[in-house]
Amino acid sequence: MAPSPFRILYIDGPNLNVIGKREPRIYGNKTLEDIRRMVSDAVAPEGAGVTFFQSNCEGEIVTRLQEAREDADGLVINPGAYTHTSIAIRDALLYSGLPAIEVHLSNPHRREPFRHVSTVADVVVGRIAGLGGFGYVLALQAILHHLRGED
Ligand code: DHK
Repeated sequence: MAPSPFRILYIDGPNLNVIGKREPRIYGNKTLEDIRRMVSDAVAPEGAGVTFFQSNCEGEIVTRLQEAREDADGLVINPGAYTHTSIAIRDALLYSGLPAIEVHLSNPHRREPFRHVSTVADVVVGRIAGLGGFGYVLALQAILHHLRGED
């Protein structure tokens, strides 16, 4: 029997639904739909499956991470501003038991000091930041590489 394809879940936090219009100098001109299309195009030849979830609400992200324990093999997560504040998202990520790549469109370390902290940085496999939507495609490669044990 052929091995089942890896199920990758992308989670985006608050205000990522309005990128493209939101501070384009920082977050770029691509919409979240544009980026999802790039990821979907990249996943096709990989024989993996990808699903997407975005919420502006911390609790909804926590609930989706809890569910991911049952319906995903790996995560790509951009918690948005919750990156810098949310212990609940960190705890839910740990509960999921899943390997994750943390991704950011901008490079938070080139920005205000309050963005230099991440509550999930030490519980993810790796982090990609500052490369815009392309970072989301790189994150797909990174999580598949990890799941295939190619590290
Ligand atoms: C997205 C946000 O919404 C910010 O609050 C973070 C992150 C950075 C990003 O670059 O994708 O500070």
